[in-house]
Amino acid sequence: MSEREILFAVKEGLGLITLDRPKALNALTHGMVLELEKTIPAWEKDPAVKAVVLRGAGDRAFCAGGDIQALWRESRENPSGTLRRDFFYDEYIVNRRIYRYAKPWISFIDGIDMGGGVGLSVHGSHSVATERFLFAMPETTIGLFPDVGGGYFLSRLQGALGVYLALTSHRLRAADALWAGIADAYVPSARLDELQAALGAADLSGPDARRKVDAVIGRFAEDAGSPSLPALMPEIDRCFSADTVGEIRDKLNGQRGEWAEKQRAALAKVSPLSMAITLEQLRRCATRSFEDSMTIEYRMVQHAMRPDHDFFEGVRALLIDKDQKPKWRPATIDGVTRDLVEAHFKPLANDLVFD
Ligand code: QUE
Repeated sequence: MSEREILFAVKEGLGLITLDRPKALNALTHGMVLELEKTIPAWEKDPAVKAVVLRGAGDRAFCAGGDIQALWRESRENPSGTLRRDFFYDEYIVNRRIYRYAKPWISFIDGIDMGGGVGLSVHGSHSVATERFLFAMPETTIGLFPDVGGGYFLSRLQGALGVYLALTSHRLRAADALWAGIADAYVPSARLDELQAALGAADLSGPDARRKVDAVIGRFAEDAGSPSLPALMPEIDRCFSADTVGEIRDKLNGQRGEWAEKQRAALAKVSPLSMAITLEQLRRCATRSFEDSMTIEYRMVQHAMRPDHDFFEGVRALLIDKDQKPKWRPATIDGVTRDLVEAHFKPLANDLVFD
């Protein structure tokens, strides 16, 4: 790596990781993923490490996602490059390692946590949210789908909440994330260093390490305020429980009021193909293991790396040219065929496999 992008340290029994690309909102590069996969398996076996604490540098983001611009650049400048194959492969391996991690994995989420950042936090044992916490799975906005284990965790949220978050990119603050089970405690940003010191001073040994971490965090936890989701859940369940995206659109069209109007506007902006594959992803992953869900997502993402896929058009329109006017293909929900959706779920010659 030409610049340092991620920092590792062991202090007072804690494995400390800092995502360190603050100008890029700590977006995850392939180099950072490879560094994680080098260090965190070693910490899992190292008796000097009792828990991992993951933070983002700067005062804006925990991690805004993956380094999508690098993927776009490669597809335009080096069509035979391997980043589009290897970045997701290695990222999903890390997501699964965190899901299965034998020690407490504690994320201090003091800012934006979206896409690839969620994959580093939500599968761990503990997520601490501050007043700057801002969560979303916004991938349908750029012609992708909520990967990094989104199929697994979103499909396990209550009612149709996961489908709603996945299709609309709706953002959550700490109070709603706590209510949904996406975060575990609210601690003000100003007290995070003190919390980290308390974790370092605590006995976190043995099979009940998880409960011991709960107890330490509990000493710092404050009221996050009242969540907005409970009042919205009846409408979310009514409109977003459906077998097809067309049905969801029709239900929203049949619903009066400001909330339904906002959701119609949100869905009108995102990729119709992304919505269709996302609905199928959540349906399939709802009954699969974490590992099988990641294999499904890897098949999907490799299909999305074809140069003419909505993904590259979405990245162009939102992150490169910034004209905010992606030309989606197909252009409408009704134009998305069953065959096009199914093509994203076909086994690959080089499928994602776990050891
Ligand atoms: C939707 C997304 C992403 C996004 C914007 C969207 C995403 C992502 C980034 C991003 C942010 C900052 C960076 C960067 C990428 O933006 O997944 O390289 O510096 O990673 O509307 O899904």
